[in-house]
Amino acid sequence: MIAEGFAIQGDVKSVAPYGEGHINETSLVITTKGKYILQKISQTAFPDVDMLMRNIDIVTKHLAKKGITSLSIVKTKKGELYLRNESGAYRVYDFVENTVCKQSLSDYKQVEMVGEAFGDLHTSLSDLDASSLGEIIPCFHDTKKRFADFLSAYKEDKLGRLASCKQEAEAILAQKKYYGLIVDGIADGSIPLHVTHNDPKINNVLFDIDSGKVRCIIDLDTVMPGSVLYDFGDAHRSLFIGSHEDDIDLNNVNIDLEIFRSYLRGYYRKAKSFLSAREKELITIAPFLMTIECGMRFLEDYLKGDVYFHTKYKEHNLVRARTQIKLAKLILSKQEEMKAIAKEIFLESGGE
Ligand code: ADP
Ligand code: GN1
Ligand code: MG
Repeated sequence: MIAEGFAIQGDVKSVAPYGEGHINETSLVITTKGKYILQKISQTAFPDVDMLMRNIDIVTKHLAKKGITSLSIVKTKKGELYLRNESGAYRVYDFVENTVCKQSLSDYKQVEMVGEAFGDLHTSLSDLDASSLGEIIPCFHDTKKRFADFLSAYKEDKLGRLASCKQEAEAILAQKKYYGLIVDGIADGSIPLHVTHNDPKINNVLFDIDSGKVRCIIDLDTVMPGSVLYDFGDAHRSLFIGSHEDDIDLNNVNIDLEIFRSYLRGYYRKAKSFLSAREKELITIAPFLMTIECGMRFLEDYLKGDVYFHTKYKEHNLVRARTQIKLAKLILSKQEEMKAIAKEIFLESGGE
C-alpha cells in the first residue's frame, strides 16, 4: 500500500477519495493514530515533480519559520519529499484537523478574512528569494500565451468539437484586446513580480470549524513568481462563481459586488504598503482577466479531449467554460461600479 511508504504514525485503517480538486488525485488516509492527505501528483500538470516538491518544501519551511500554519509534508520512509513507483508520483501531507473546506462563501466577514489572508501570504512571501523557486508551470497566468494556446487548439480542432462550442470560442476571440494588460505591465516594469499563490480558489482555503477564521491556505503547487493581481483576480473568479463552476444553468451564474468590496477591504488592509499605482488601476479588471483566462483554459482542454482537468462527462469542460465566459462578461459590465467601490475602499483605508 502506497501510504505505508511514508513516515506516517499508526496502522492504516482506510484510504478513500477526498476533496474536489481538479488536478491531483487526493485521498484521505486514516490510521490508528491520525489522518493524512495522500495525493497522486498530476504529471500532466507537473511533469517536473522534483521541482514541484522542492518549491513546496521551500515555501512551507519559509512560512513555518514565520509561525504561519501551512501544509506540512510527511516524507517517505527513505526521507524523500515524494514517492515514485510504476503507477506514478505520490506525496503525503498532515491532515489539517478541525477545519472545513468550502466551495462557496456567503458570509462577507469570511470573504474579508480571505482577502486579509492572501494579503498576509503576499507579505510573508515577500522576503523569500524568488530565484530559489522554479517556474513550475511556465507562463501560468500569461493570458496572452493562454490565448495563443487556445487559438492553436481552436485551429487544430483535433476532435471536431469546435462545432459544439463556436459561440464560446467567439466570445473569447472578442475580448482579445484585454489579454496583455497584466503581462505587458510585468514586461514594462509597471507591475512588480512577487511570490504569489496563483491558485487561490476558495476550496484551497481551510477554515477553522470553531472560529470560522482562515486557518490555512493549501494547494501550494503553483506558488512561484507572479503578479498579486493574479491572486486577486482568481480569488474573485472563484468567490463570484461559488459552487456554480459546473452548473449547466447559466441563470445561476451571477455577480455580487459585496464580495468585491469585502475582499478588497481585507486585502487592502494588508497590501496598501506594497500595491503600486498601476496595480491599483488594474484591480477591477484583474477578476475579468483571470475569469476569461480560466474560460479559455477549460475550452482549450475541451477541444483537446480533456487532457488536463479532471472531468466526469464529455461536455464537462465546455460547461465550465460557459460559466466562466458568462461571469467574465458580467465582471466587464460592472467595471464602473467596481471602480467606485475600489475608490471608496482606498479612501477609507487611508490610501488615495
Ligand atoms: P488539487 O490540486 O487537485 O486541487 P488540492 O491540494 O487542492 O488538490 O487538494 C484537494 C482537496 O483536498 C482540497 O480542496 C481540500 O479539500 C483537501 N486537502 C488537501 N490538502 C489538505 C490538508 N493538508 N488537510 C485537509 N484537507 C486537505
Ligand atoms: C485548478 O487544482 P485546483 O482544482 O485547485 C487549476 C486552477 C483553475 C481551477 C479552476 C494547477 O485548480 O488554475 O483556476 O482548477 N489548477 C491548476 O477550477 O491548473
Ligand atoms: Mg486545489
